[in-house]
Amino acid sequence: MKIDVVSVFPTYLEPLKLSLIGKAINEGLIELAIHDLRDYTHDKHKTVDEPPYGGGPGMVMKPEPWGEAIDELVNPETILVIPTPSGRPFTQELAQEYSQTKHIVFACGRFEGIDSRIAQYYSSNIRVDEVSIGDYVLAGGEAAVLVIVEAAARLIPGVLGNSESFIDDSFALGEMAALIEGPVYTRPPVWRELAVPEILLSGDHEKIANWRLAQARNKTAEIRPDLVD
Ligand code: JDN
Repeated sequence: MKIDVVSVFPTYLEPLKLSLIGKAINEGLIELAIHDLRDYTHDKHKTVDEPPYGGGPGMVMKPEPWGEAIDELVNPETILVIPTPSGRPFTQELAQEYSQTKHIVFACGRFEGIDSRIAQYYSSNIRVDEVSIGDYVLAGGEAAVLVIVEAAARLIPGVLGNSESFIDDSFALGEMAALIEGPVYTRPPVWRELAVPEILLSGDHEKIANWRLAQARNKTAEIRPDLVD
């Protein structure tokens, strides 16, 4: 999978070179390129923003630098992902889809966002996803890209080791579908007078599986009633 990210803060994306994704890059499972939007400007001040037409607060990102950057990066099979609070919700299902995508270009907006003609223009030739990672407002798309890439990358076969396998994940599609995980414990068996639930030490794997499912159901009903049938 190839990932291109365009941003006015390219160093914001450096954490993608660490840990799990860094290893996947080193192993050739992911190819990552980070681009500075200002490299696609031509004026002395490398201008990327202007006041909004129609008035209002803040600044809007000019379409021309974005057009030059995206023209250079996309091909007909690319998905162009634009993080924005007004986008479709980013879900585990979309992460799964991105994990099977050959090429994604992420366009990180700042200020009040990117001139809407960018999404409009590219939509007539390639898939454009305007995506929101949650109902809150960030200062720009960069932190959302870190979230989206991490969620998708760990689903690429070979990226996770056996010790960090994802079949039981909260939100995973499959056995534990749409349930959030219950509590987890490790040694020691008693810590500051708090004991690990005895059933987890019993060695009875069927009972343990049933207990975990009940815990997951109870916790989901309590804190995410929207996920319960
Ligand atoms: O997903 B976000 O909250 C988000 C906020 C901004 C953005 C992109 C994404 N660009 C400017 C603000």
